[in-house]
Amino acid sequence: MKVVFSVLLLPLFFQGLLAQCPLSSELVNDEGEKLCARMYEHSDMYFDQSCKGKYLDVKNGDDFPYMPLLWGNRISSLVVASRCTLKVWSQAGKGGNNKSFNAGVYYQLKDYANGLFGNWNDAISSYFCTCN
Ligand SMILES: [Ca+2]
Repeated sequence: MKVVFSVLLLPLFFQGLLAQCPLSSELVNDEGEKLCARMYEHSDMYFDQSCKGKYLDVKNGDDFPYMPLLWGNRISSLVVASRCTLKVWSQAGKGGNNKSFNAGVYYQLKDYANGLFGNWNDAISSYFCTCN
């Protein structure tokens, strides 16, 4: 009986430990409002554990030439909602390199090229998000 009990509890236990990226089609904030994107502080080499740490919710039309306090050069994974596009820049004031992320899950921003030698991990310094 004790063994059965432990097995049943296991999925609940891991749910709290392992992050899991939401689907583009199911991206809503804690109040259930549709989001344009959600950006996360951390990522993980194991994709089913990515989208970790604190997150920054982005609504349709959000336009931030300067990142909200403490969010500059910090984002490591993100999800863009269906029919939305998140454009990001590597320098504040929409300077430097830019990249447009279409709807989808981006588990590790270090996998996406930023200029010739860089990547987008901890490199986002401004953003603009729109949905159709
Ligand atoms: Ca980070």
